[in-house]
Amino acid sequence: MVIQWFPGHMAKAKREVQEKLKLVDFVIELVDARVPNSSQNPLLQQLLNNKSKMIILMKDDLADKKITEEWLSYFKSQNITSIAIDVNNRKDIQKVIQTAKELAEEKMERLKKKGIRPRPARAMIVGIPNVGKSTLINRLANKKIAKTGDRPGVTKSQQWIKVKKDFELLDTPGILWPKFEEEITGLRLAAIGTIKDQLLAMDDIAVFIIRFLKEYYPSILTERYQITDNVDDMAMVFETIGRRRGCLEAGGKVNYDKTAEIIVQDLRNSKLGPISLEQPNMIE
Ligand SMILES: Nc1nc2c(ncn2[C@@H]2O[C@H](COP(=O)(O)OP(=O)(O)OP(=O)(O)O)[C@@H](O)[C@H]2O)c(=O)[nH]1
Ligand SMILES: [Mg+2]
Repeated sequence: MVIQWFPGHMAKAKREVQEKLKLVDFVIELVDARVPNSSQNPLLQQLLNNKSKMIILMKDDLADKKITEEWLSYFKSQNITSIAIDVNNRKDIQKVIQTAKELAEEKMERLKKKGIRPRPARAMIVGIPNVGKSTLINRLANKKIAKTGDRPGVTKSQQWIKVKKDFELLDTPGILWPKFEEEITGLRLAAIGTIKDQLLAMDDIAVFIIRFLKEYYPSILTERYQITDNVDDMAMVFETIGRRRGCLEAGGKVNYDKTAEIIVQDLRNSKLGPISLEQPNMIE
């Protein structure tokens, strides 16, 4: 599901997340491993109000492992606990449980010092649309969790999932919008398919991808698209790709829109191999 964010949506989402946050001891923030900074929510840090958080870089199977390592070091340097996972890998799910368990234990230690009787620590998952929130909740619950309907005005009973004996997880995630004040952020999020295609022109996204590949993954341009020279001539690049992939109009002219679509779909369907579209040194 892709949500287009309007100010009203944002205010409502923020309120909902704020309400749920009151119930938990720590937060598990999901970001996309291919764009770990652009897929964070700009407000979450304020909303957290001193609660601890861990970041999970989701879809690591689609990201460039070397760059993921750089991100994990980057978050460590910011004193933020982070791990990278492929939600379909059992070992990675164990890693989530282990890391969350450590946060839960810290919290319980603090309660104990205050003389409060220990209880299971509680957590919630927060993240932007399509980042993998529901899938991770189902994996942690080890089953499909029934989705509770959204009934405004009715006090919803919160369901908690026991994750082993280690902690309890709220069964509904908090959805927050990504940051897209800056054009480049919007392009990254559009490239991976997080924000509505209509918000940005397909050819702008495709040009962004080609330029990015040229700079960071030139071998993909040669191997996948057989482009060896004139990489700066975008018209030539589109010509070559369009012709090879049969995006032709009557008369044999290359259809640029179709070509752009193919480039974007190749990236989204990971036909280009693991790629990261953002690196820590790109943060201003
Ligand atoms: N390759 C890969 N795909 C993943 C991973 N995690 C989630 N996905 C896929 O990402 C898509 C979105 O997953 P969801 O769990 O529906 O995401 P969500 O955050 O709940 O999305 P909304 O409910 O729309 O906010 C699905 O197609 C998942 O299969 C992962 O680690 N690797
Ligand atoms: Mg979901």
